[in-house]
Amino acid sequence: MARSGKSRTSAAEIHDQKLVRGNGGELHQIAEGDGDALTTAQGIPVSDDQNTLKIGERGPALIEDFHFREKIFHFDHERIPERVVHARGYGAHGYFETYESLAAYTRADIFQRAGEKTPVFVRFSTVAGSKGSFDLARDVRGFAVKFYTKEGNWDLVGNNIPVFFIQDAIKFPDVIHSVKPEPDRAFPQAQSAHDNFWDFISLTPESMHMIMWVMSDRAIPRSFRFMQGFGVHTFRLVNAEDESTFVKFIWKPKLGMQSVVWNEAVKINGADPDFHRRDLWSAIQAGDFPEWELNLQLFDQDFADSFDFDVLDPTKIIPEEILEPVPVGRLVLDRMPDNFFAETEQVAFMTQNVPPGIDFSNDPLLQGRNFSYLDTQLKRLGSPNFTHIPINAPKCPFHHFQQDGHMAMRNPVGRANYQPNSWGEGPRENPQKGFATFADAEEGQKVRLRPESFADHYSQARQFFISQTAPEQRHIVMALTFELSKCENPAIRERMVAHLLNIDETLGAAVADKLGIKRLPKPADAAIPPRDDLPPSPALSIIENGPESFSGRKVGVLVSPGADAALLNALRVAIEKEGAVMEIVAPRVGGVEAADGSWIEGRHMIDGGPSVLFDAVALILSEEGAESLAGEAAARDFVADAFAHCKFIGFTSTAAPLFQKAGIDPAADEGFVGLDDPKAISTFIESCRKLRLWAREMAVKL
Ligand code: HDE
Repeated sequence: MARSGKSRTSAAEIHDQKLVRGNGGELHQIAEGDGDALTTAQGIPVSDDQNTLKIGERGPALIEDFHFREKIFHFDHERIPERVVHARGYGAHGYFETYESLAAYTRADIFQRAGEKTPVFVRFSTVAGSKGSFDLARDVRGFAVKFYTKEGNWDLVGNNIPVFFIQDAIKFPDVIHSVKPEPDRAFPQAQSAHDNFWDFISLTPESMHMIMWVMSDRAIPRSFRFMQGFGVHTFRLVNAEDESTFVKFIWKPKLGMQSVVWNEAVKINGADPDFHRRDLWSAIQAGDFPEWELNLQLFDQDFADSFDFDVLDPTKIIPEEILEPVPVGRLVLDRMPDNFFAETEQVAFMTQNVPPGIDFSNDPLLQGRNFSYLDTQLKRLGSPNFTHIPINAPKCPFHHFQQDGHMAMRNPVGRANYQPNSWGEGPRENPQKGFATFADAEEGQKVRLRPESFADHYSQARQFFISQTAPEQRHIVMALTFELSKCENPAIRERMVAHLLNIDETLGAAVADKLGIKRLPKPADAAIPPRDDLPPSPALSIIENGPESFSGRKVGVLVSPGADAALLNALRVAIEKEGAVMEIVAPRVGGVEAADGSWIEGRHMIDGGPSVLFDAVALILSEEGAESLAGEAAARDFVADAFAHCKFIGFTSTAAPLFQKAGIDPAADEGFVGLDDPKAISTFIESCRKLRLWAREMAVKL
């Protein structure tokens, strides 16, 4: 209710009458119970938050206006430096539940008791793009987990890819500089498809295994919920008897893995740049809590000595077929942060955060990271007291003598701020319970040398490639072709093809052909000859390991006025029974009137709900509705894209005019499921469990 607001109404009257002044100076009544008195950060009540202090109504502003000065000052300082890598991310709270005691392997408190629940915060991210970039960049995804254990915070700062570009941390600035926007022109954003990146990569053979992964579908995941996660490095577990076991950490999503296709990714970035955020947010808000199982690959020195590659080399995996991962607990994400900045932006992950019972290996990348992460937190959060920020503080008791510094929230009380002291005050070190580094024997000369055992750069890249299904191999060829086509310098393209020939001849030849390279270069010189005897590892394929379920996925149903409401309802019931979600796309977001006179609410209007946002689609249209939609480009794209992206399409035969105008034949393949008979709904759901009809791909030539 607006009242004619004259500045003559006194502040006291405004307060007493529970009024609030709008931007134009007008007064509005506020609801009962609303509005504690607005104050400055110093707690001083504010009388007017709409007008700066001036001399006269039209006069100059006064510097004496401390409320204005404080408000603008604070606003001007709202940003902190974004992460130099992994700037764009999204986090959630949850818990980790231990299945069985792992006391035989580790004394880490988190693994001692079956059923123990430990609070966690997880942040997923892309690597290259800045904070405001889009979600579906072709990129590695960060998968960083902070466990608030009873013996301090353990951060498992991993990725969705189990290997890395480089073998030594000293090369990190180089690989990151090369992928970031080129420094003279400041583009491209969040993309590896440019000369600098491929220039660096083509000069860095150790990155070839990683390149296979980032050119595969792993780099364009459908959802954070459908990705694996990896600790990458070899770590150690240390038990109460000080015995060490090597370990690799692997997260496996309960809903199975799934990726999108590149043409789809490009369109999603336009239709919904926050696609991955929204997906996690919506799932958690709907109570569909995503879950992963933590798996361990445990091994001893004998295994390490007998393995084909060096377990300290972060460009190598240990195939699951050689060393079976053992599930040891589950991670459930069940709560979004209250505030993005306070939690997701300020969370500070550090590889060096390990509790007693978990320790490092000599992986040179891990050793370098252990230096970098502390350093970066000081830069970003601006104070050595970043552990005072609630998201970073341990949830177990902690006691130390660190004090003062910028923004100190907690200082030790009492007289003694050192130890040993004879005042009987303060904490003491504890040789029994405290973190003790595994006492591995080390000796050697101080050298800058890459071990010989890190020299094979191609064999596992080849193993990855031959472990992929035919569509997945095609995607790798297409991704490499796309990326290298964006390089202006032909020499870079040829250098890359020379490496690909060492990985797999058919791969190198296919990419060369698609790039129009007439004469194949000779294969790159390899430090040691690539092996071709490593068998395929089926665990490396996404498609081979499909979930056989449509749970957690989404169907977009295009409706028109006169649609069959009973069919729509039956479809919704079946989709929800599968654990999936149905969203209605209508000509207008307000919805449409069904044939039986009932009202169908829309969730998206057709331009705002393209089929790239869904895992499968259905068309429930009246004949006139289909005729009318056939005249709309957005509706034709809806169908044509769903077809091109190999999605399953349910339809009523009345949709024929739309198919026809979109140039699509619903008899083309078994990806189309007629829904005129509601009994066919179960066939549609069964098809959807396959997620995509890859057999169609050759026909649509994506
Ligand atoms: Fe990171 N990395 N990294 N990294 N990394 C950072 O720390 C670094 C590496 C990873 O959601 C930074 O807080 C070096 C591998 C994730 O907040 C920085 C090296 C893996 C995140 C840093 C690596 C990762 C980061 C930037 C080479 C997978 C985001 C901001 C030796 C196992 C965590 C920050 C979050 C973030 C350094 C390589 C994962 C600069 C020097 C390998 C998931 O400290």
